[in-house]
Amino acid sequence: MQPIRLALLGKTGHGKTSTGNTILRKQVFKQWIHQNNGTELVVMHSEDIESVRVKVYDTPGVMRTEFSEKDGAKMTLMDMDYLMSAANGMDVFILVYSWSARFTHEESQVIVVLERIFGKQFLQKHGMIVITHGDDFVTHHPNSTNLKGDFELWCQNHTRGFKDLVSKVNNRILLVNNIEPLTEGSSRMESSKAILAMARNLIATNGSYSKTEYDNQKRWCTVL
Ligand SMILES: Nc1nc2c(ncn2[C@@H]2O[C@H](COP(=O)(O)OP(=O)(O)O)[C@@H](O)[C@H]2O)c(=O)[nH]1
Ligand SMILES: [Mg+2]
Repeated sequence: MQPIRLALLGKTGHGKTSTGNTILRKQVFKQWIHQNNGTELVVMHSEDIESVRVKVYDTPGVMRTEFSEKDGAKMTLMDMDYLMSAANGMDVFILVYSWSARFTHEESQVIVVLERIFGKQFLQKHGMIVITHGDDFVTHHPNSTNLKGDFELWCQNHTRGFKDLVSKVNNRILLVNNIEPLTEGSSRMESSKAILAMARNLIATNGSYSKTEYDNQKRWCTVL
């Protein structure tokens, strides 16, 4: 079986690193101490899960706020370039957002920059969304008898930019919990299984984003 390569993308603080640990079912990624000095790097850890090697690439925050928009876009391009060289392509791009954060114009701009780097179709074909802080979502719906339905409602009541993104990834969106222990039956373990199942399905349907595709796209890429 081919290894599965998953990239975690999103702004700092939304839960990328924690999601990486959830996926691999181990606390392998260390949380960075954000010192605003731009020293974050792409980090990969892998584990064999259900007889398949799963490689997770944790990336620095896209469009880091310590840089200007222009420099942020350039830094993102450099990070993504490193990611694609290190991984030699990618199977699934996982966009990570925190449930509690608002999806602003800035977030939409991040998607624009990523589409310039990877091509207009990359999210349609290889993207999915993970919403972290599922535990807080549960706390905010104490009387819920249908959390799945409540989450769908939450998605529908979101801003236009967010809804566009959700339809772009063909409704591949999951609410996850990164906080519980990683023991069998926990909601964090269920999150891990759900992410991997969705990723495997997507790879089976649409294959991978190849390094060649990236190199061809890169020839035309201007981030700003
Ligand atoms: N309650 C809760 N906290 C979370 C969850 N996911 C991430 N966090 C917390 O959010 C903060 C930022 O997470 P981190 O993984 O470092 O985000 P990153 O900067 O995107 O890598 C940390 O304090 C995490 O413990 C979650 O699902 N539930
Ligand atoms: Mg992190």
